[in-house]
Amino acid sequence: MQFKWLIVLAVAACLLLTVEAHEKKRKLTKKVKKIVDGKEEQPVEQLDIQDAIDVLLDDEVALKDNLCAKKHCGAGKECRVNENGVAECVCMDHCPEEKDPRRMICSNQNETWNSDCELYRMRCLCKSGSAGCVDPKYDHAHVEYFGTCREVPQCTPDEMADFPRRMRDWLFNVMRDLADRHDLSPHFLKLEREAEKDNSRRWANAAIWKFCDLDGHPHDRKVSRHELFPIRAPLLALEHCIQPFLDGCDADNDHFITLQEWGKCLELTEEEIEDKCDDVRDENSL
Ligand SMILES: [Ca+2]
Ligand SMILES: [Ca+2]
Repeated sequence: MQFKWLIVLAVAACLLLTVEAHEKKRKLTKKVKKIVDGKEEQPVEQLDIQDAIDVLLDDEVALKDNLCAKKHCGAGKECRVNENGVAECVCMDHCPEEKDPRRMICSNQNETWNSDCELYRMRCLCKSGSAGCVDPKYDHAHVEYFGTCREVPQCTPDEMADFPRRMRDWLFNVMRDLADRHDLSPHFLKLEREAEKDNSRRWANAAIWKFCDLDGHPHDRKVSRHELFPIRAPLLALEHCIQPFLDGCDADNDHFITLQEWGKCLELTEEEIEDKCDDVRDENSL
């Protein structure tokens, strides 16, 4: 009889232990599970790991963005971070689709392109020896002027004789227009105000402003053919004398236009032309 009770007690103890173990297991499972939106259950540990991965991925994207944010790529190129974690400029995969005909350009090879991006992308592909290069001649392609290619009429001697005056007027009008739109730096604005008050300073100040404006990269007190681009490209299709005029400005034919050469070809005297570009830069960098 005593033995029978012992067996009953042993079975009861076993049952108790089993229930306790089951309860422990249930509690443990509850601890590591989380109800999302009241429906789906996902282990807590899994969520934490995924969150950590997301944070790391976000950081990596931010780091790549940051690396590329500091990198300036030329026309037709874009920045990408390579497998070594170095930001580099590569040829663009695609240029934005251009439907606006005003974005069309004429190249120095007298070909019309949908946009300057398309032309510079092709130049990049050819320079890097990529399979996308359709003709090696595009190695040296650049924008000649904005708009579709057209027949540029010859500049007659009479038109050429009148061109410096037209150019001076045009430069002053552009400077005045920028002043009205508050798009001039304080120093350039001072030149513009002086020109408004004193007619004799009108042309010289406009010429000095444009020279300093063009002499940007590098700022070496001379304007290269490349630096002339912002004045040549928009005007070439409209003013057929601009190219011979600019060619004539480089009197000593060294491929650079100095301030003195610029003043002379705009028919200004040496006394009128004063180098004020450093003043402009000092004030702009304040
Ligand atoms: Ca320069
Ligand atoms: Ca020169």
